[in-house]
Amino acid sequence: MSTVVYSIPNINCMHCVHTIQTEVAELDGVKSVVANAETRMATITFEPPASEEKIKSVLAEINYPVAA
Ligand SMILES: [Cu+2]
Repeated sequence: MSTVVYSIPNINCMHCVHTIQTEVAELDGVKSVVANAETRMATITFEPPASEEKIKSVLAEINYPVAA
C-alpha cells in the first residue's frame, strides 16, 4: 500500500473535490482519495494494479493535472 500527496492547482471548489474523489476512486486498487479545495492537494492511498502513473493519467484526463 502506498500513499501519495499531489499538488493539483486546478482544484478550486467542492465540485472539483467531488470530481477528483469520484474519478480516481474508480481506478482498481485505489483505497482512498481525499482532496482539499483550500490546500489544492489530494492524498491518495493505493495498491496494485493502481500506480502513480495511472493515477496521474486519470487526473490529467479529467483536467486536474498534478503540478510538476
Ligand atoms: Cu471546482
